[in-house]
Amino acid sequence: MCKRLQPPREEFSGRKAVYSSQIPGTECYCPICFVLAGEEQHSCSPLASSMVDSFVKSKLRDNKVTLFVKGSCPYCRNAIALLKEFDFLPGCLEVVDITGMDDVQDYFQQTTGQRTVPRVFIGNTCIGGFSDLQKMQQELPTKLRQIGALV
Ligand SMILES: N[C@@H](CCC(=O)N[C@@H](CS)C(=O)NCC(=O)O)C(=O)O
Repeated sequence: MCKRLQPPREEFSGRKAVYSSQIPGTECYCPICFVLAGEEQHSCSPLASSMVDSFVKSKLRDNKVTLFVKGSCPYCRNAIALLKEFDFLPGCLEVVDITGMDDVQDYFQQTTGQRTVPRVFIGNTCIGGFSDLQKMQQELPTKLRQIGALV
């Protein structure tokens, strides 16, 4: 996702895809409804919550580890560093930047009990945040091999 084109919070809530800092020709999409930045109106306004659900689920897969992060978050950097110690198969580790996407964090509050980042998913299951990942460090190699995420 192009962080430069992340809309300010108010604009994002209103689903206005107008970006003051837009650079002509740069492709950047709303991560929820995938409208191209620069289009007048997002299509996700009435469907926001189901679109958030689809967005999150589209990132999850049985044999994959998915981290939802924010660029400024030290816990996220630690979680990425911890996981990068493993030899993942191509496409089996994904870091999704949700900076500025409050509705995705609200969704995580409802579905995982917490809205903090990182939100770490092993397969389709949220195991929590960085501290939870750290706690399961011993069992992690077996777990990652079990789901088929490692080389
Ligand atoms: N115990 C959590 C702490 C995570 C945390 O506090 N993350 C901060 C960002 S560094 C956060 O999500 N704050 C709320 C927010 O950004 O909305 C973990 O280990 O993952």
